[in-house]
Amino acid sequence: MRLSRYFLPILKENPADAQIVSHRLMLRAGMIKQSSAGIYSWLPMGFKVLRKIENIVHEEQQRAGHIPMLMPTLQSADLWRKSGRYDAYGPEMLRINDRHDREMLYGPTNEELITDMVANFVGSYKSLPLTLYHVQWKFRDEVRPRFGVMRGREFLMKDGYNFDLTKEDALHAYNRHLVTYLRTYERMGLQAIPMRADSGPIGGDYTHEFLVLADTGESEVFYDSEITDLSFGDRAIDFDDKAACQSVMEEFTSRYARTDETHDAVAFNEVPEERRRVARGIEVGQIFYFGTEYSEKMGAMVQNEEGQRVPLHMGSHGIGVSRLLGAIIEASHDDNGIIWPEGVTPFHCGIVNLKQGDEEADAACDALYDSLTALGLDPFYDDRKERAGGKFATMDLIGLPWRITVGPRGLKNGVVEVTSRRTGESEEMSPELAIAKIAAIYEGL
Ligand code: P5A
Repeated sequence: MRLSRYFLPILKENPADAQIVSHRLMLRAGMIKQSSAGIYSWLPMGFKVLRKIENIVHEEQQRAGHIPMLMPTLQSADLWRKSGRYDAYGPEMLRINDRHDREMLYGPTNEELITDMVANFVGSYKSLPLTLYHVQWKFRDEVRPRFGVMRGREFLMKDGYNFDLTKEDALHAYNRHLVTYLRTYERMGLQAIPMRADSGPIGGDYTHEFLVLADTGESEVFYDSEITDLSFGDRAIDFDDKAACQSVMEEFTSRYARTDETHDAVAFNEVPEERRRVARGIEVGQIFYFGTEYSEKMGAMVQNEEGQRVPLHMGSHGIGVSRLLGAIIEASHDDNGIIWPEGVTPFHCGIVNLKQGDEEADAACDALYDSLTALGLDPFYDDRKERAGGKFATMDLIGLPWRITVGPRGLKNGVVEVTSRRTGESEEMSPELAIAKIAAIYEGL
């Protein structure tokens, strides 16, 4: 993409209403625009990152055998009356009447809708295990929408639902989700720690939240510092192997790690003092096992091997897809702007032309742009007639992890400059080597 042909409404001034750095940077870098409280338009640069995050979520869900689909945003109130949550959900639910005065609502989550669907179509244990998921907009009329996409009213969530014959199978689904989530967040350059949490309006008594440590996080968390040494890495795992998933679960949840809602001061005191940490975190996901609660109310029954009709064991699992943009920026920025991890960067690298209009510099930039594009990479070329300082500031603000700087002086020596946004280190090399370097960085990502 050439900047001169893009839509990147960068703000020069710090927006006064943005209290935390991720909100400020998303507005300044032209990624989002508020349309009303807690509701945002996703401008092209923001939308690109949102889609990248969503794609990683899809890839990791499907790696684990979970099946993608799409359910509507508007739901019928009747379904929620069946589960008993229509009244229980309270003012956070946006209720709408259609022209026939039928009661509808904008879904804050989808347990009812999907359980009703499965009740309709699944009648035998032979169709199990089954995990369906979608990535869809949700609406929660939060009392205090704030911090930009972090606590929105309309927000994008990946929500998945497992249907199993037995509690043991459903707990395997729970563990499998824990494993996929660890991989998912790491691919986005994040460490998200599973912590024992409270289940809130979703129900059940077995749940973990995934938290990214950040001073601006809304949750207070208590944990054993040994947890932050763990990483899932690129281990191969057989998702059907119950013992393998269970062992990852034990590895990542055996140490003390809880949100304030479930914090137990006595148990925390058993952690050696030098390892006890009290901090803040951003909740980027949550997994639940709630047994047969919804399936009994919604009539989701199957015949087991003995021919008896039994209710399905269920869980649900959510990732805050739009919130993740904020979480990633909170975890990865400096005074000059965003620093995108390679896994989610909107463009793979920036190209800065120090002397736009200079025949040689223009030709070298065009050639770089074309070669990178031909390799399947997605460069962002600042081709404006602007001074170098302004172009560098823009690149730093939007946070592409790599920048190739091209100028007449370097070209005389046959070199361009490759700069890492994270370390600020620059290296001179031939354009061919620069292309090979960028291609190697993104290989396999
Ligand atoms: C699990 C999937 C659920 O709703 N039902 C379906 C379960 N869980 S949850 O914890 O309530 O939400 C899942 C994740 O969504 C993100 N989230 C939000 N993101 C932005 N703005 C909000 N107002 C908001 N509310 C929830 C969180 O990341 C949460 O973990």
